Amino acid sequence: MRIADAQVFVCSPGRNFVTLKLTTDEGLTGLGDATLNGRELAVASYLSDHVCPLLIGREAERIEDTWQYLYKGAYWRRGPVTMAAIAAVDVALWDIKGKAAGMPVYDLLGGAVRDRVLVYGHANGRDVRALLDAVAMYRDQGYEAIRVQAGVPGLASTYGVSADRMFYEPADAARPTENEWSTERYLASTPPVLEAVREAVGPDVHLLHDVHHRLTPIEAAALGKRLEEVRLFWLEDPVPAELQDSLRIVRQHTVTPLAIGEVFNSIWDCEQLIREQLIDYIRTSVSHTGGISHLRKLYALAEVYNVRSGAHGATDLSPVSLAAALHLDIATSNFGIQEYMRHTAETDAAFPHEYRFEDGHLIPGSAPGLGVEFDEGSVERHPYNPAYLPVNRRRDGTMHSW
Ligand code: CS2
Ligand code: MG
Repeated sequence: MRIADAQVFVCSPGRNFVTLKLTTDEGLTGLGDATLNGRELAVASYLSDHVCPLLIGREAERIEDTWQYLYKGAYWRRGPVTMAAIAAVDVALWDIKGKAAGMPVYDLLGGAVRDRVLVYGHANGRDVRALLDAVAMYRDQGYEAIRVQAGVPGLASTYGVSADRMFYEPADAARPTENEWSTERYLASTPPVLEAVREAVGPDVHLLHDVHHRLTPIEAAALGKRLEEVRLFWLEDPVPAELQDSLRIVRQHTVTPLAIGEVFNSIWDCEQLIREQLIDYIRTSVSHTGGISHLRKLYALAEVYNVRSGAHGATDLSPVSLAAALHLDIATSNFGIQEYMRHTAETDAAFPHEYRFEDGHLIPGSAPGLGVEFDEGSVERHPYNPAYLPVNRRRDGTMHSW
């Protein structure tokens, strides 16, 4: 069976998505997600100008060989654009292989090792009262794990805290909006807020918190130590991790579990973090990390070192990406948790899918392949709409991480 056609679709049903569709000479189709928030057209061009022409005529069954061909063949290795493009091809080929075999992708990956996938939702509030309301809403919907983010008093807006209660979309303007930042205010206001949430929900709900790479190692160490009594499920992206050694400093000072990795795109970005057991959860995603083929190798390395998975699952990863994550999650023994930010109804309508939410968990469904379709009419109905992630400045004007 050979690849006969490769098409790239850019559309914006609620937000921007780049979708790859491969069609074989036997008429089977496979989908891959190539969305890179704020840099969508770069991946679309990488695929249509440089990858799609090379795919025509290749054997669709040879997933690993195609991965190696695109990774090694490019000469220029890694990077978010390259790895998102390779991921889209890889995931589409797994989708095709599943359909050809009449099996869900998780069966091709060794079969399910659990019945359902624990997910966490996102509760935000400008202040503690609004946050507690949002947490109660998630509890009412059956969530057992909730990420909690609050505004910082005295700052007009904070990345990660949206006005919308159910849908969270940080890419909000054709020119990045600017947030204001104060580490001192954040460090002073956050512990009491998280303590209040723990007090309100009791001991059984998993609570998570995302720092969005905004602290230095020693500041993050102090926060982790201060939060130990809150018993977080994890503290996410406490520091920017271009320097993996940074996590040693955080780790030496606190037993608060650490999660990192949504901006990584290969095993080489986190192998030290994993080998030295500096983190508890690795958060790379299928669609930003070279697809199912690369991410399962990364998870296998993590398993050896007692690190669990906690895949990125923000709304900028399309339902194709979420489905691929769920198939991998359910077949991975060192799975930890899956992020689940709900897509809008418009996004869900553009990508009809088998997976479903039930009692705080997602279930991938047993349709052959990934169980996701794409409505190509979305391209005309919802044209690309340039949108960027905000930037963050300290109060003296210096650029800071989000
Ligand atoms: C966040 C994301 O999901 C998360 O943990 O950090 O919202 C992230 O900011 C976006 O995916 C960026 O596109
Ligand atoms: Mg995050």
